Amino acid sequence: MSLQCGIIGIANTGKTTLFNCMSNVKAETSNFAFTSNKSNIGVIHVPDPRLYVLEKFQPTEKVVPATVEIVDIPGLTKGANQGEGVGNKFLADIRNTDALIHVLRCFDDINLPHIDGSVDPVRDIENIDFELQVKDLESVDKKLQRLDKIARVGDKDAKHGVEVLGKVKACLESFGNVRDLKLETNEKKYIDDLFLLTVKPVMFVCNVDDASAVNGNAYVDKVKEHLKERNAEILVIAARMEEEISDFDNEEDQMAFLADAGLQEPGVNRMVRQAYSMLNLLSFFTVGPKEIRAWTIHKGMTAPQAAGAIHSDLERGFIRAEVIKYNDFITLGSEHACKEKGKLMVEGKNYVVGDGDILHIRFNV
Ligand SMILES: Nc1nc2c(ncn2[C@@H]2O[C@H](COP(=O)(O)OP(=O)(O)OP(=O)(O)O)[C@@H](O)[C@H]2O)c(=O)[nH]1
Ligand SMILES: [Mg+2]
Repeated sequence: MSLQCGIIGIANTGKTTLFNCMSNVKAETSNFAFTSNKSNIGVIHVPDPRLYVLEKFQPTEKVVPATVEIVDIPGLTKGANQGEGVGNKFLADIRNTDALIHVLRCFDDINLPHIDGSVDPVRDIENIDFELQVKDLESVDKKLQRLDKIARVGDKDAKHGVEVLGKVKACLESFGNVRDLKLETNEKKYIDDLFLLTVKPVMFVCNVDDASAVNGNAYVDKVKEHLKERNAEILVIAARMEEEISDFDNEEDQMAFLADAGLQEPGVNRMVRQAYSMLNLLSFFTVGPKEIRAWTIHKGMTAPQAAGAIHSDLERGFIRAEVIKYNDFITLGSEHACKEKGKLMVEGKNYVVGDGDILHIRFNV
């Protein structure tokens, strides 16, 4: 399982700049709105210092971090849903993502006019939300019409579906986001197949000038005030500065520049961590002389499901999992020592995997 995040926002807010400071591929940024005509897709590594601690105890040929896939779509504008700008056709590119990163312009730059005439991140949030809501409304309406026909001939399930979709429609029509609508599990099933955009968890990234990287600025305050009832995740990142920093090949130089700016780590690291907690994800490890590797799963997944994240054969033929807790491993120093001290547990298919578990899957296919 690889987590996928979509970057959204008004044109020229710094989406591609943010993408470039985290991705292994570099995309073109420019001052002209709508220059890009395709989405950028990149893969980033999930920063996890535990991997390198494990390597101290278990020398290995390679260390493989978990990855997140990032989709950077060209800017949206007001009216994108009716074909304004170029953004609308790219909304489809984020249908399948697990979460959204909404980039807000929170910096002044007279050389870079905002396409709506002024810098106003709160207006931008409303405009983008509206575009997504309109798109969702289209999907809901289509399904509603279909279900309505079936419900008319007396189908109970379709009737229930019509009720639920009616609620969802009303929410969207009053400029609400479906994620804020409290739906029961048996109600959610009617919208699951629609992959609605306003259901996806969202994180707001306030893109600020270098000087505001640590404490934010007045624009950020406005965003916080506007979002305070939504209990939304808000991060402050100086994307252009971080892009420059990420261009240094050498990690020491990078850290020195970050420290100069008053930061302990790249904003991207904070962002990935935030995305993990927002999506209830955790990492488990496989550790051996060939590779030490981190894998991503949902909290609450069982050992066979975790095995399935490695390979479907491992899930199908799952026999048992040998589990060592990360802390035991680094305290005792080896698998052998853990075994001797009774810290290697043999677990069956109901075992719920914990964050940092070191797993060895026994299987037979
Ligand atoms: N002054 C300043 N400029 C920035 C900052 N972040 C990005 N820019 C500039 O803003 C311009 C647009 O940045 P992009 O990253 O291409 O913006 P985008 O949101 O991807 O734009 P579209 O793809 O056209 O929607 C570029 O010239 C960037 O260098 C920032 O923090 N401060
Ligand atoms: Mg872009």
